Amino acid sequence: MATQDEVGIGDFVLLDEITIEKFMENLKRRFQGGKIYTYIGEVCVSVNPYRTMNIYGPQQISQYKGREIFENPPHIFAIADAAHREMKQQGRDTCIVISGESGSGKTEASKIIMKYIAAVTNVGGQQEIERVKNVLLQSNSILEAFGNAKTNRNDNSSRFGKYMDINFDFKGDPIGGHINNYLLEKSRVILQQPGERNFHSFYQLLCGASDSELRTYLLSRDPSTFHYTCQGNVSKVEAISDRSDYKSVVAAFKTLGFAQEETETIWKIVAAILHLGNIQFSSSGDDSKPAIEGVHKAAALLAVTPQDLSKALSERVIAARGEVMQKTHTVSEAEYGRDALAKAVYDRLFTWIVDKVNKALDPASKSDRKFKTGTVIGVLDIYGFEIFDNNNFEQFCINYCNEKLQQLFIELVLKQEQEEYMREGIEWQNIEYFNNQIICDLVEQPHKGIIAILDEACLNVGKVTDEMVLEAMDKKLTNHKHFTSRQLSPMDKALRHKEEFRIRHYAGDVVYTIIGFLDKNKDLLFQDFKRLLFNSGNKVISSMWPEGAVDITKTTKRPLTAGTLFKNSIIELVKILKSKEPYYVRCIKPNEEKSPVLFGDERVRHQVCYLGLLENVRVRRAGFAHRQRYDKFLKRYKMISQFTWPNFHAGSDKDGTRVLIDELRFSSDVRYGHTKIFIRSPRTLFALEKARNEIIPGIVVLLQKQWRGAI
Ligand code: AOV
Ligand code: MG
Repeated sequence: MATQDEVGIGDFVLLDEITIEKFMENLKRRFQGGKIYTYIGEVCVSVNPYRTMNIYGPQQISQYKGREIFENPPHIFAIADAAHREMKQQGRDTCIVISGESGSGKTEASKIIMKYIAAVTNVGGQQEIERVKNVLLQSNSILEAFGNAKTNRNDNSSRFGKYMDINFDFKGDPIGGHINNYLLEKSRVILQQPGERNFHSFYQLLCGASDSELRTYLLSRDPSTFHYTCQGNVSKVEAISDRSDYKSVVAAFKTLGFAQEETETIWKIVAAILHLGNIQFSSSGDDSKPAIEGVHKAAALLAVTPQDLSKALSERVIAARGEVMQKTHTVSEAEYGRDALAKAVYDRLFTWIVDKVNKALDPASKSDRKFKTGTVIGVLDIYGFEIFDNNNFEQFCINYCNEKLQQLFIELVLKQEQEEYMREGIEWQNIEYFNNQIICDLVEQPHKGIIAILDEACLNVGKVTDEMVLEAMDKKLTNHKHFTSRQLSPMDKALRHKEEFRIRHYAGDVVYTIIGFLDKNKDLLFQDFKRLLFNSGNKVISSMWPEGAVDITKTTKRPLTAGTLFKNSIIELVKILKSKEPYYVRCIKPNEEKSPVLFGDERVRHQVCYLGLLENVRVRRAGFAHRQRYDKFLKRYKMISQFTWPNFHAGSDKDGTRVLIDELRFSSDVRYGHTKIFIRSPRTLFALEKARNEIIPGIVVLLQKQWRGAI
């Protein structure tokens, strides 16, 4: 049982005292004893071990398969199994929400969950299901290659959010899936902080491609020769083999059914971006002229003429009052355009890859099956809360997204748990917790929220600067408890420049610089580039840019801003998660050094506090350690009592439960809700389990005898 796990206590609910000290003591003892998982009821707390653990093999898989959470020591497999069982038995969609800050182990957790689900399904060995499982597992290496990068927080940091639905048939076998991706941090394509890298894909191509492939892509092997891969000054990461990852990605493309031409185009685009980054502009008078070499190479790879690319880089076509005119760029406008092009091309490539993966996973494409009735398990793995030396628009979006997930946790775990007691008619004393809705509002509220203020500035036709946006924020948010800026608090030492503002997030204070916010929110790409790529001689590239076909005089509609699109997508995501039965994995990062032995008390304590884990234990425990629907309860324990075994005939499941509990003299420790029994002390639960375990062998022998007698 969970609680008899040999190191410390397997479920925080069973601590004899609920204080932060006791919580930390137990977490630390377990981490040091090699136990990285601990429960709070059905929530799984996971501490990143930073070493390979020998706990995910076939033996553990069979140990957890089909078992209730409390039957085994804590493990993420138990959560995956519970989500799968609930879906299969109750026909309900479930989801597993994995949260925690950058580097805490979310992506690894999501992969472990997917591997577990793949391992326990398709016992019949059906070919199509094997294919789906393979695609599900292999899609990870592709998405990580193009969407992950080394940051100063994590060598394999997710730079996009990922929500994956896995569709199951009525037998509980996976038959398909769908990935929703959220805002890729595309600014990384053109700019990396010291110590960080661009997306893995660039280095994989440079290290992994053969010499002849490199010739095709007109590349030299050395990342330090490309502006877009040399800024962070770390082209190599110790824990990563770009070479073998390249091979896995190429193999995964094959498994997923990408055509040879498509795979080649993908790498050509990656190479073209590298060449774009090396294009310098020189000024002749007021105009800009791109250097020839990079233009030729990039143009060849994108299948456009060097003349057209050069033109699109150095001037733009504008439409004014129905008339079409040319306007030549200054050097800085040209550089801006080049970078915007590189970012957009990569972003579009990423979305296109996700779409292709989705096609390979689409259950509806198999017309011989009726999948409409199937159920899903959603797995959410998003970029974690992060604080860097420089925090920009991207961190603002990422951290807002984490606020929303925390809010969801509060609503579903802290609030609903308390509401359940009320609904079931159970007496209850309220537990206080910090509700971060106020921070979500700060970002997303109409008119007054930061995104609305940004949008308003973007709508302005006159010249608006980032500084003016910050002034507008200062005015509207003067008294907000979670917002401040240099203007509002001149004495605040954390704010070094007048361009900085600070948000007091649930997970800590983050100082953002407003510079670049406006631009990234507008997210403009000159129409010239869209037309250029639409007219590419490469069909795959052309298909990525359908809007390039639109006549310039007709493109007046203003698209939604990046901030608003992101906000809408996250609100939609929360809606999806709320419609499913949630399971939680709360990841904790034990230290900043990526060490398997260090347990940074302060760092961990901070995470435990902001994740609201202590409140979670209190809510769970101040009331009841365990609750169960009457029918399920009776099914599991009826054999303990002569009144309920083999069946209870004298009333409802609730009556049966009552008879059983009375006979065992546990009445003072339980409360009867309208649909569920609530058990206060875990000891009662253990006693029930123990009694059940003692009786079952006898029953099995009895049944075997009866069975033999019958034949
Ligand atoms: P994240 O997803 O939470 O960060 P990862 O899942 O990428 O974090 O974990 C970071 C690193 O920690 C991995 O690359 C592994 O080296 C190690 N690690 C995590 N979990 C395990 C585990 N269960 N067993 C062994 N090693 C592990 V971010 O995407 O940056 O928010 O955005
Ligand atoms: Mg991740």
